[in-house]
Amino acid sequence: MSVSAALVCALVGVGAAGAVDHVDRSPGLAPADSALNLWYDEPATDWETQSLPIGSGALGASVFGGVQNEQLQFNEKTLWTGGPGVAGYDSGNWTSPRPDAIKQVQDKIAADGQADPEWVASVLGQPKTGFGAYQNFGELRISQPTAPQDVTGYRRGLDVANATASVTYASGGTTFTREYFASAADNTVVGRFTASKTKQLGFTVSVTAPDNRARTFTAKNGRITLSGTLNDNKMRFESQVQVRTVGGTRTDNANGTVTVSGADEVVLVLSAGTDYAPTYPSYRGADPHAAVTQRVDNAAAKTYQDLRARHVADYRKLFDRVSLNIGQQMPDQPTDDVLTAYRAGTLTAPGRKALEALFFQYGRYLLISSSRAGSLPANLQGVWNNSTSPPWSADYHVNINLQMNYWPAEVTNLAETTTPLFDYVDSMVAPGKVTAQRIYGNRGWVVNNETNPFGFTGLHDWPTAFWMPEAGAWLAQHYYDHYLFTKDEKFLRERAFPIMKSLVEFWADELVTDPRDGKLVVSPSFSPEQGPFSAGASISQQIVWDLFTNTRAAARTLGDTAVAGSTGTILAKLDPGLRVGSWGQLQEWKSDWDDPKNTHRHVSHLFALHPGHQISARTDPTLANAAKVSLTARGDGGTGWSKAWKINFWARLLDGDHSHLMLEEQLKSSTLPNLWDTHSPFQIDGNFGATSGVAEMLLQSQNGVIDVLPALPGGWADGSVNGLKARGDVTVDTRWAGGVPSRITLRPGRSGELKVGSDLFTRRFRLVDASSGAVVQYRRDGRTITFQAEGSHQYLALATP
Ligand code: FUC
Repeated sequence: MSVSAALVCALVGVGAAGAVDHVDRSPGLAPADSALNLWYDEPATDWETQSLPIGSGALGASVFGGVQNEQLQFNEKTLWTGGPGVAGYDSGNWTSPRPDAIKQVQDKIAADGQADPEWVASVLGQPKTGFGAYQNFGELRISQPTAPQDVTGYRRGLDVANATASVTYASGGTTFTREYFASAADNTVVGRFTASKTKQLGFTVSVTAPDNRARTFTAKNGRITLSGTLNDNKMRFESQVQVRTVGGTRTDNANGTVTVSGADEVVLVLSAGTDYAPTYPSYRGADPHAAVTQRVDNAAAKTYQDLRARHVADYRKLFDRVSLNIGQQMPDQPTDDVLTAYRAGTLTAPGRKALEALFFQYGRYLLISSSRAGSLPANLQGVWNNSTSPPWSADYHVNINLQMNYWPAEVTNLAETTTPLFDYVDSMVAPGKVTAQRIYGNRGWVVNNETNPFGFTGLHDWPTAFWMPEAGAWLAQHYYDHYLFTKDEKFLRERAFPIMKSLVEFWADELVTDPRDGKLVVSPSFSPEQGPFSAGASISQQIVWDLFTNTRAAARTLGDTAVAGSTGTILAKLDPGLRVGSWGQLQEWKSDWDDPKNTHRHVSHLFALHPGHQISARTDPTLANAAKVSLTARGDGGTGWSKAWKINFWARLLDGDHSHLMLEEQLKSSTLPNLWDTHSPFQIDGNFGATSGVAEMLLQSQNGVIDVLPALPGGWADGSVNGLKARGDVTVDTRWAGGVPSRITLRPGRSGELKVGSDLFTRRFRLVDASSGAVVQYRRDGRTITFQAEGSHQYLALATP
């Protein structure tokens, strides 16, 4: 049995006799008992709730699986309306100077203690011009209108372990199989059609595209080319699909379609691109024709097996790093039925756990599929969008949503997926400096509530969601965390520290002294997306505290005493944004305005608990308890992403059962049949937030200690998780029984002191260096042990009788 087969067996709970080979099985035939498959017994008719997503980061496609009419709606991440190609595009910067506007709002807040958002938006906002929206690229259609409608054995699946989608059915004694994948290795979407008998494949392949663009379709030598320009901003786009056949005939049609008849096998290779470039201020680069042609030529010259093997190897290099076994056993039922049964409470416990474990891994699948180097980061819908005017433009909201997309990246061992995030944020610095200067009169850079790929760093005028100058500082947390998780000092020096210093400059200029107590506060300050404007709302203070604290730590690491000193000076005067209010809650604002009946989806004042690290339930019981009071009052409802955030909050409060309850709530009321998160509508942040939340139940490391199983739910009493990452560049495997860890393996990437917390250490245990077999000396303080670790060694803590 291969290692991967062993892993699958562990996941599905079958022994060696029942082993399934997960790599070499015939394409498209998903094993019915696999825990890492979504499958359905009918085609999708609705994109949002039923289609199955595949993606390579830059490219995405959603598979419908119709028998007579197959449809792959596809996307390329950079196809956006808006930006400099649109007359009057202003990046959200004021079109004429407003020298006293911010001062006017500050003065009102100082005089009245607060200001009405409508009024603030009228003073500081301006209508959005040319913001644009992420675009549907088109549909790849395969029509065989004469194919029989009544087929048997229909199955449409998505194999999350291999990142392949498939459709199988039988008709007239022939079994038809289709398999699709989006390959980051070859930057293409690939499909293969086969049949159990020869000469059975006949259909017409076409590409369609929305009509908000000039478009031409041509077919030559089996290559369908769609090219044109968007009406809105004249962005150039092109897609090419090569239709390759074995046996039968292939005909190019004058209308740009290709007809295949009597073929034994058909392979489709698609790629797409635009002339977008991530460079301020033009955001335009080369015409996409040459690059798209080359990608399709290169891929079409490879065999299907080669393309598939390259894709699966590339994907599994990332995906296989983490496995979760909580005693799951997926029922042999379509995934939508499993979800319905989960909601109804009619699943067995192993069946419930199977959906939970699948949902965890599905988030990792979606992140790998929508965030690879060389393109834009995952947007509000990852990379999948079938509309020309998607909800919220399918943009980059940065008052939580983009950040949430990347919460699972480091801890679930997918650090590579952060590359597009950092490239994107870096690209905001140039336009963000202009906004900082023109609107705020500050040094450094800024971005507000939401942004697009064209450097929209300024403002619009929606009162409850336009002002969020803290967004950049929040994003900077991801840079510093990337350093902490990887210990990549080059990244710290060359990428993280420069951007953090620039944000520190912005905030050093922006903070004002609060006459109430002489502390430095943010004003105007707004807790997303409710309440009045005020001075020193908790989230503003906590994010700025996080930025200055992390920058000071980075400066110390890099030996920059000047920055370590200046950040320290400001921190000493900064209001930390942590107050316990009249009903024991953590205050959302500096004044005690919290309403215990408020169930708003944003729980912004708990930033300090998660994703921040200012409140630790292990060391600050008073503040943790106040956070708990606030969270309890907010309730267990909310939109998809809000529930996902609450999984993380409860995990940080070390309450595994409540954390798990929120996971249940998300699956019950905020998850679509294709397991996409719904706000509603579909919004992918909740998928990523939930995956992060599950990881937070199993491993935390935000306070200098690797905390193993900090919030294990009672229902997951026995299990194991392998491959999660802790800060300090440590990979952690854990096995537990009866709710208590029985074995912890630590694989540090470098030498140094390790602090590890676990209930295992309050019992009899042994710590050995698995590389040498030597017993390891440690110091113990309660449930925490400290020892010197050698990089590349493995350390094993084992329960002993
Ligand atoms: C924030 C949220 C909304 C939505 C939007 C995309 O503004 O408050 O609920 O998720 O982002």
